Amino acid sequence: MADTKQQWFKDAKFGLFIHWGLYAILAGEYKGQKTDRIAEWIMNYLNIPREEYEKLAEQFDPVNFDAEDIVKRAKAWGMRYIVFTSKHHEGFAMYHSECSPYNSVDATPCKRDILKELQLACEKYDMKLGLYYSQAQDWHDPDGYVAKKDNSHINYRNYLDRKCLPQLREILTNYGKIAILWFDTPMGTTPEESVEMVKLVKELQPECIINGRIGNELGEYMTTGDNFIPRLPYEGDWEVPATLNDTWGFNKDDHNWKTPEEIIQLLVKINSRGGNYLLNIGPDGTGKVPEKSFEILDKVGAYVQANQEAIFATKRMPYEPYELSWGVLTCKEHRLYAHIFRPVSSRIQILNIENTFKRAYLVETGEELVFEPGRTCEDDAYIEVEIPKAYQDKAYYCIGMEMEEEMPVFAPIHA
Ligand code: JFZ
Repeated sequence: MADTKQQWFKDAKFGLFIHWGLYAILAGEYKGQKTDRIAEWIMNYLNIPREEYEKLAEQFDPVNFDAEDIVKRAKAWGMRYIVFTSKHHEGFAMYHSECSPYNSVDATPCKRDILKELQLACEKYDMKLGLYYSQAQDWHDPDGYVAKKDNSHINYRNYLDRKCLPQLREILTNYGKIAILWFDTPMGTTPEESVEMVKLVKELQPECIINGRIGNELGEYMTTGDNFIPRLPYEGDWEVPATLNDTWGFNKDDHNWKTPEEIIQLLVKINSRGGNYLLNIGPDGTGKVPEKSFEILDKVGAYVQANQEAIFATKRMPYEPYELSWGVLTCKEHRLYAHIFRPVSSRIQILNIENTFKRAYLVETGEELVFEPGRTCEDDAYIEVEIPKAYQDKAYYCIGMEMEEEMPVFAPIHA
């Protein structure tokens, strides 16, 4: 069973993914051709030659990138950790790398160590920092893997020794405490090669968590497919990486934004199943985060901050029903939480629950609510909680229920 052995991760529930690299300058279009795929893959999908693509570094001057503003906002949204793309498949390091001049200091006019700026902001505002690192795909290095292309000629051992392992050592040595090493697309990495990377991470920062995409079953938690919520919970620790629209890297033409309500429901559904939600923003070529991202996340953050106890440090629901007609259940020791996503006129009823309840209350205000335990004529136990008048036409609020027993006890649903 996947186990990070880090209580902070188990309790975190909500994190910020940041995808930012040279691809953001192209913003989904190259020489008049638009990509309809995830924009950070534009070099691959549009077959842009390495010699052309690398020239983008000469344009990298992110005058609008403000690490402190992003970290402060992430705190306000209730996020407990940030994962930043230190080097994505394009091969460009967003930090001052000694082993590859293809980086944000040596190859650009701005000479900025973006990762250092983010590290200092995270330390200033007490935010955990994780790093995404593409350990196999590298479309700039002749010995890096390139998805969907012939890789029979590459010498991955060379790539490991010349770039991958030295860069892992750099980012785990020069940028403070790293909470997660977020590997991605292991391609043909062998078990021995994955073990080498794991050993290096643990040698340099023993408490640094390794995600599921290191490959060869060596991750310390399950990373689901992008935007994928399992119908039933995984055992142990797991995380859903997800986008606000349909791309990780900035695409100027992608306006397919999810609503705040959709995001809140996804967050609570994932938490109800015991997982973390790692939600992405993609700054543009100037380092500016799309205003729409902020607009959505500010509304999501308002719900999260108002209902913190019903989200953070919650446990996996013992089993269905997590989702009921009016919303979703989360739980922790001695607490059951009903997240109301559709207006309820008079009362909510939770069936088949055998617990003894001590009180019911509005999580946001602490207002005590009238509740009544009972049994149906089929002798199924239930609890009913009355909805106060002021809330009977509302949605997106949460009811807390304190129980005598440690966790919710649901009777098996009748066959
Ligand atoms: C990978 C990257 O290729 C992509 O650019 C982005 O960084 C994303 C977070 O991760 O894409 C994947 C990798 C694995 C799966 C899906 C998308 N998967 O296992 O389903």
